[in-house]
Amino acid sequence: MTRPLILAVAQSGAVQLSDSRQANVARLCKMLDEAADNGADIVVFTEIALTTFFPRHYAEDRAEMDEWFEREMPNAATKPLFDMAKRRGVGFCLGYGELTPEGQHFNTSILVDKSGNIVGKYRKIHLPGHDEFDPSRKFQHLEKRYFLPGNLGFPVWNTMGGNMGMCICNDRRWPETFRLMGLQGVELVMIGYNTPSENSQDASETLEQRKFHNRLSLQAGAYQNSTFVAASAKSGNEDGHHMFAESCIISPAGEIIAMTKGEDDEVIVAEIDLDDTKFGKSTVFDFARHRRIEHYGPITTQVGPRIPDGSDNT
Ligand code: ING
Repeated sequence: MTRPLILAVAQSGAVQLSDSRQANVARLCKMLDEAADNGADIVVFTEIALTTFFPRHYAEDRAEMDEWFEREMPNAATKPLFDMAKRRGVGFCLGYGELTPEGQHFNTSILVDKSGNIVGKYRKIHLPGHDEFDPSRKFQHLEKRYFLPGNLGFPVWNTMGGNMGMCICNDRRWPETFRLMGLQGVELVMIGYNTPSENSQDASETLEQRKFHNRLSLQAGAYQNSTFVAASAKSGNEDGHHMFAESCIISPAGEIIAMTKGEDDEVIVAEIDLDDTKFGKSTVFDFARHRRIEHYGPITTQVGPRIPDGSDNT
């Protein structure tokens, strides 16, 4: 038995502060059309796909940043994307800033099925950066200022022929993210990322090191949970701030099977078989047979490290 799926990743090139949502959604529609022309079942868009990466900009009054958030989804700006996806019979994953009716702000991703229904929502749990202006940094990364930590856990949905999950950007650096979805049998993890090419606190870190850490995080997550991973970058130069690309599709064996070549809007497509996740899940990563949870307690009871003081060198 096989479960073929044609998977597309739609990488977004730079979105400038001055770009309108309408113009940006038109770019996303163009990529969805291209993916659909290539037979795609699902298209993975990036994190904060509708606007520039606004957490790099400081505002004393946080309410000033509400203009970068969506109060409902779909809405007037995104309706063309939902309509086109439904017309083309394509599902998609989309990242954006969510402002709830209760006034809460999240870095959110939704999963939309081929009928245009929102079947899943994820809110970014691991928020990097800081919450106050930090003059010591070369540039700001204020996700802790503008977003609350996600409150929906790491759900997995059985939809569009498989077990699908989502996470967002910094989440991919934390193995707990993938493992919690692995414990729900995830077969495809869809991720968007907006990752600066420089380290705002360490000028010595090279672009190649940062790209390596991206690939390492994605490939490890895929391999250690025997799942496909599809990761979509926002890349290029946004108002003088560069973010790297390397959007990619990764196999359950942890191998990169497709990667973008440039830093602009670019679609990559791979024909995959979700049944290729089964071998790893039934052998080396047969969680039920191999995991020893009686030893894992500190992972959920301890936040930071407890360093041994050397007195107990038995
Ligand atoms: N961006 C970056 C990311 O996790 C970062 C922030 C970069 C953190 C490099 C640590 C190291 O890819 C977002 N939006 O999370």
